[in-house]
Amino acid sequence: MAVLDNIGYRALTEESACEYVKSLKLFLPDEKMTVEEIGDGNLNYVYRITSNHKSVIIKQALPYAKVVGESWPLTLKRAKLEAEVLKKHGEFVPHLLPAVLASDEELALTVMEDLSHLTIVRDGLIQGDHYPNLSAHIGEYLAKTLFSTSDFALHPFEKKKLVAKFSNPELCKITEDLVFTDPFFDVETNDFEAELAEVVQQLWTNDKLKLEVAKIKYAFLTEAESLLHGDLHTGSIFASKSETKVIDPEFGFYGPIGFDVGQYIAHLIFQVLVRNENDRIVILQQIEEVWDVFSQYFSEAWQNSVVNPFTKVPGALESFLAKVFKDAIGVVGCELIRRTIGLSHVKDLDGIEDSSIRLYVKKATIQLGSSLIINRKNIVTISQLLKELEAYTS
Ligand code: SR1
Ligand code: MG
Repeated sequence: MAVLDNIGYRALTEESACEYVKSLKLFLPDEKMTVEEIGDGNLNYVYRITSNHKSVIIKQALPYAKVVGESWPLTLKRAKLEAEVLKKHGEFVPHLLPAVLASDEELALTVMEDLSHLTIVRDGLIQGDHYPNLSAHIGEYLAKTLFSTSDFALHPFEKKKLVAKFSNPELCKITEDLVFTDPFFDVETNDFEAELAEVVQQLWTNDKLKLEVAKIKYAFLTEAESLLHGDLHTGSIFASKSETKVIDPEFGFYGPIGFDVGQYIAHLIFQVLVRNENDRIVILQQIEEVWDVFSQYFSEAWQNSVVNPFTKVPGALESFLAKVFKDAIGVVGCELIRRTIGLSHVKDLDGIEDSSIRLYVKKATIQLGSSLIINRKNIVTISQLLKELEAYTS
């Protein structure tokens, strides 16, 4: 049963999507327009509306998860929340986000700048494209959005107001279940090849691993550090060689900084594991770069912070960055595992046609994920992470 928490809600059709943007005066009344539904995500419909002089995107939430159907009801409030996260993050990095042209809470939709001249990074990486500025841009995006919405930048009243405003329990519950719980138990919605059953069984009976996952999940549940994107995988990023735009922050909420950092790194690691030796070098460099750029921008902002007197205490910055890094490594481990055996997969792995190679890589993601979760206290630099990856590449 769908959740209809907006009384005036109706799902758009291609025709009503055109009428809607005309009513916003984004197009002229008699302008000839074409429309196509281009959404390939798990949850929403995305319409691209084009005339011969402009184009826009309408993203509309459905009262259920598109990937599963009406049996998985999902709040429509997520559309407004996404528009609000785009606006808030846009205060700090407008050049790295799509412009929001309009949003409509009742219809649960956002009208945005069309980014069709860019490619979804996951698709581009799978076809071997290289985005030289990607990790520098994402490092900047992470540092500026996460620092600027934290207690290191905001008055405590303002920060707590934002924590309340960006409360997102329904979408957080999806992450709590799909990332941090279900893959570690024998749950019906898990999805993996029969040939992986033995490795998965070992995972489910590994109490040492489950204890560590419990700690990482608890941090996700309780640590309201910054306004996160909440779903920063390579399918949530558009790029070209020069430009980068982060989209889809509907899972945004106040959570631990390491979650966003770790998710991005995890999806680069999928590419490390599926590429041959020569082609993986650029991805390893991207992993190194995102952390370097993130910590550089974050450190600069920290030094200029006037809100929190403890930022001037020697060692405070290093200690906080070390915490973020450790949290991120734990998230990388959980994300590698959940995208391999959980409900929601990635094309990087499932698109490998040769089944023996696919299974080989999937065993590697499960084992690497487990090792990162268990050993995260000992992996304290990006070089140590890259060293750890070496053992899983052939
Ligand atoms: C039912 S939603 C499945 C996944 O898609 C989203 O992009 C999130 O990653 C979520 O976990
Ligand atoms: Mg998404």
